[in-house]
Amino acid sequence: MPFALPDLPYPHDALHPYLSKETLEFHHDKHHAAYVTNANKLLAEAGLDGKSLEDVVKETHGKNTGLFNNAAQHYNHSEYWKSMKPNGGGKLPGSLEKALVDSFGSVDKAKADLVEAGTTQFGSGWAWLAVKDGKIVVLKTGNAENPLVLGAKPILTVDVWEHTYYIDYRNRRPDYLKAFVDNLVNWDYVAEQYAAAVK
Ligand code: MN3
Repeated sequence: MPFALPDLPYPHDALHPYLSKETLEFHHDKHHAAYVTNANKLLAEAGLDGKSLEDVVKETHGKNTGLFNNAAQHYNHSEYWKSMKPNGGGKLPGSLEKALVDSFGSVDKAKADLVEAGTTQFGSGWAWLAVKDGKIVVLKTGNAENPLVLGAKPILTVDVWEHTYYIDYRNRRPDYLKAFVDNLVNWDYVAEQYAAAVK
């Protein structure tokens, strides 16, 4: 069963004014779609057809760079779309708030660390909240790398490749990240992912 491009969980114009329709059209319909097309081509060649996306990502890391890059980018983008929603940000579910306070001291510190990680990721990559050894940690990864290959379970991700923010923010990556944590994050989804990760 080849991989399929998931629909966005909201219309292309639903994240305005924080991310434009034009950005989501390019980012989802062109960039993400290309990763899926390329991953499927390489998946068949590698004989890994039928494996889950997470297994393909883990099994190809360090072994099949082309397939890893495209499969991981498919995974990362799929999680990124779900990490956001229209009218996002705001109040966190109590269970997640408690877990963030346990791990970071406060929700504000967790948000600040995430923004810092995204801002300081040199070049293309991703910033994450992930569960490792029962705690929530902030991670940053280059290019297509993700927490699955670092022994951690991702619960939120933000894309910091330039194609994500250049149309709307030009070079102002920190402004994009601030808008992400304050106005775009789907904390209900993050709470679900957290619950699944610690189960
Ligand atoms: Mn991207």
